[in-house]
Amino acid sequence: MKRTERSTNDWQAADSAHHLHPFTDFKSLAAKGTRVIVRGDNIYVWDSEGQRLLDAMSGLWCVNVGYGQQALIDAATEQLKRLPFYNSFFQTTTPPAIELSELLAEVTPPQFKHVFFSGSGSEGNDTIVRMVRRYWDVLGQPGRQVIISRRNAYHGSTMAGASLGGMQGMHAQGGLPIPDIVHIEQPCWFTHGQAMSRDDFGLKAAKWLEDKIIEIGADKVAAFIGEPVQGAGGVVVPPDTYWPEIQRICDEHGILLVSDEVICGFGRTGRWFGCETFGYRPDLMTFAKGVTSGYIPLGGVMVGERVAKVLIDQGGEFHHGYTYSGHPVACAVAIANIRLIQREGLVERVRTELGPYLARQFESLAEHPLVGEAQTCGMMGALQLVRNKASGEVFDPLLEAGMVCRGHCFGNGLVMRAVGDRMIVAPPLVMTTAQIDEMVALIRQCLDLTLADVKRRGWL
Ligand code: PXG
Repeated sequence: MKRTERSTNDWQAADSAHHLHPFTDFKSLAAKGTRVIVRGDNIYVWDSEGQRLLDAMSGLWCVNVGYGQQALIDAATEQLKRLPFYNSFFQTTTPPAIELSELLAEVTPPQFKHVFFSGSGSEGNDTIVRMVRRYWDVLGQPGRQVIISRRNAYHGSTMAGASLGGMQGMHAQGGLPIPDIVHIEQPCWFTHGQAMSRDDFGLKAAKWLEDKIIEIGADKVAAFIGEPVQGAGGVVVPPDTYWPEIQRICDEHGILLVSDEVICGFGRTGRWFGCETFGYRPDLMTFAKGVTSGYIPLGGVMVGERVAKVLIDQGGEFHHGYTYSGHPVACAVAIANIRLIQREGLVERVRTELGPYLARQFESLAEHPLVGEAQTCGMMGALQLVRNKASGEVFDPLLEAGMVCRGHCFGNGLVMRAVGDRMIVAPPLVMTTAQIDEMVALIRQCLDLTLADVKRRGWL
């Protein structure tokens, strides 16, 4: 049967018969039927029923330049014709992999001159684990094995990625975390810090790292890893005091600082990388998603000179790599994507125009009776739904109020993500302010519908 002739029911039947979706209760999805997205343009996608949705999640935090960018399509097409694949093992490589390495050294902070490519963010974080442990081995300190991460962090779904992440549900399946990965609490003021000012809480949350290092012994700690803003954990924007203090602690104890920039990289926070927005200087950075705006899979690790020098000068062979490390088509798309971001000045636009505009709009949403906290950082935003605005009391998590809201969003042409009861947006960086208005009007409408709905259900 030709693709265009299939009905939604037919797509759904074939999907539930053969396709196991990520992070999904297979049985309940099969009963409901999946939504089939068939087309995208600019900031909108269309489903198989012809409904248009404003994609306030940029696909999955990745389509930063929006859908349908001809420069990326042309770059892929030309590279597919010229050389669809060659590897970077065995003393070979390809021009796109070389040119992208050069370009990444140009757009990343000055300590980064080298890149190790992977196919995804999860694989990038596997590389991080191998690389930081190798670094300390080469330096003659093999006892430095422990990597400290945070609860509610998301670093991917491979064994190492899920271990680094702080998601209890993931750890419960498959005997995770792997050895020598430990977690401290996240810097979430709404959950852990409301008794004090944001700035004081930032210092307190950073101190949890220092306490953990002292508990384990600094001579056993290899690295600390964190997302500048926790994305999948609910767009948790840390207080301004947090990251500079984390930097000071890592410096003082000599441990490597790793910034997972898979979501925050390539302009989302209003600088090229989140670490620049929050004022710290990582030794390693993971990237993926926005490097190609999701048009094709690509990830990797930026390796700062501190680590690169040791691995290059003293490390010998690093026994690690992926078939698709430096995939020429993915690299060609990444080059076109980064050039487009530069040409259109998107990073600057997020910092000076779109980010501040979104922040103002979210301040107005904060007045809604269901919203207990509204936060933004660049082109990311979160609204914490609460049962009682005055006291900040949250809904019983079992009620899944966030999912009720998400249902109203989908029903009204808006893709918004629910993390528990935090409603989240991370829209494309090519939005106009008029499109931000359109998105915010939809959000307000969906909050109103959710309010009426939870009242009807007797949850208030
Ligand atoms: N690090 C971070 C910070 C991420 O957000 C990964 C690593 C893993 O990347 P890959 O390419 O292996 O997926 C991510 C991915 C969500 C959601 O529900 C977020 C991600 C992936 C899937 C769902 O918000 N982030």
